[in-house]
Amino acid sequence: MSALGTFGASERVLIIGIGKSGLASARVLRERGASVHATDEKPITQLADAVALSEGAGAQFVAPGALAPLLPSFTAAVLSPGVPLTSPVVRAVQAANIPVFGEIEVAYRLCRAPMIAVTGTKGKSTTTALIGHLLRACGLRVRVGGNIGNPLIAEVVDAAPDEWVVAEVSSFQLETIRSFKPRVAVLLNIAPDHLDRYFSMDEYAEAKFRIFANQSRTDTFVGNLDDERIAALQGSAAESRLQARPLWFTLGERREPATMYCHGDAVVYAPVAGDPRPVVAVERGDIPLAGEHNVQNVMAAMLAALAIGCDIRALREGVKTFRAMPHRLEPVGEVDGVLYVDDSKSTNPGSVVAALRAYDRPVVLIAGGRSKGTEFAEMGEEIRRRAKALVVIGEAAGEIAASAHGVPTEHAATMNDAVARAAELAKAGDVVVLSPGCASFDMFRSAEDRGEQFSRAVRALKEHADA
Ligand code: UMA
Ligand code: ADP
Repeated sequence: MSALGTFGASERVLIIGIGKSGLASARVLRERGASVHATDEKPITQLADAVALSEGAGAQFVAPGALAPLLPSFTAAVLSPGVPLTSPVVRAVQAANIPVFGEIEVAYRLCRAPMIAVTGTKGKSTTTALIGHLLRACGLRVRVGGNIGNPLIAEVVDAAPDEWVVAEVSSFQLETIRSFKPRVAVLLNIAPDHLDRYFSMDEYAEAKFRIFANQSRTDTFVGNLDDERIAALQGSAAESRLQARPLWFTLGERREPATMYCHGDAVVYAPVAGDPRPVVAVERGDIPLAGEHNVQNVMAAMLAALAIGCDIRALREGVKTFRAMPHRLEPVGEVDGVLYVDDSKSTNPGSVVAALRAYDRPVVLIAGGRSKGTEFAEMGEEIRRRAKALVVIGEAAGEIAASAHGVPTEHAATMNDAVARAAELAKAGDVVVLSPGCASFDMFRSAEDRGEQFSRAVRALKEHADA
């Protein structure tokens, strides 16, 4: 029997992209006895780093220009999510008839534990972490990984069959799955993002829909009924692309076919099996996260956990003890009666809208950075409706300022400058929110770096105020 596709000793694998995902793949496949080479399209000045990193992970580095003669010898290529299928290296590999697998696909093939997968434009990390937290609260053993930060392959390779894996999967990662078939697939929302990689919203949505493409009737799909593109997947199994049993949630009142919905101050669950009488899943006041969008994340997470048999009382208690993840509407300090909130992981316009709607006090918004090809018109309208002032930063500063025409706006060159200006614009009772709606790479190393610089500036402000 051929051992191809097992990523073991008989395989000769090319890893494409030497970042977190590629390095983890190299280490795991090396450990399994595969022969591993790695390549990267970094600028030539950074190649020394790439060589050292590859070798440290047990892979032999090959520069893209030197790949051609080696190509026929590879049995498989493992692609990092940041490398698009249109990259010259991937095209050359495909032209040589070498099968290309995403790291997620390889992780899935090597994993013996059942999987819950989460995707969506926004809320993935929060919902993934929350499902992990809820499953643990129910006494299950859980591994959490994927786009959330720790590569899935390293997290799951030694998972036991009686554990659960909760995987955050991005559209980039879903592009290169083949047999990936999660027991539960969660699809939170589809809003404009990554339009610098996809030609259209339809193409982006199709990448997300791959999360359920291989699911069958014994699997579960958790979907957001309030999202037009996702709700359009409804229909009988015969006519719909969804083969899995669907569990729908809505922020609205009860309506078919929602299994979880809101009623007054409660999130309500109408069980799909057993006693059908609706029960309160959780009181909205017990959800320790700001904003309606987080009510959606909680509903999705609870449904995923219910789908695998968790007890609703344990889930209710679990929700109460979850805390906002860093850089997601995370309160980082109060100075002179003004609350400062770090929402640096807001990297598309939709998450700025969600942040603005999360507060019923005047908001001074800090936004901007590197645009991902999205429009700012709707975000601008929400800024006009809800923000008392705006501080813009980064490459998209002008575009965002124009979209929010009429709102008092200042331009800042650094994060310290932005926080200082926001502090001047705010008065006691207001909230200053860093919710950029853009990527960070024009001014910062990462979204985390951007959030940390914000927190540091707030701390300095506080020390100055206390002095
Ligand atoms: N590279 C190329 N060619 C290219 C692009 C990149 O060779 O065309 C090389 C770069 O030179 C670099 C390497 O690929 O050396 C980087 O690989 P990568 O971009 O896949 O990044 P990793 O460090 O491997 O991190 C990836 C995810 N990154 C992306 O999807 C862009 C991380 O998600 C994820 O946490 C990590 O794997 C572990 O699973 C980050 C992300 O920004 C957080 N995700 C996007 C998002 O959330 O919006 C999808
Ligand atoms: P992701 O992993 O999909 O980027 P996160 O949970 O890390 O999502 O949150 C990233 C940003 O999106 C934060 O600013 C957060 O406040 C916002 N956000 C979280 N959940 C949602 C949601 N369901 N809809 C819109 N924005 C959201």
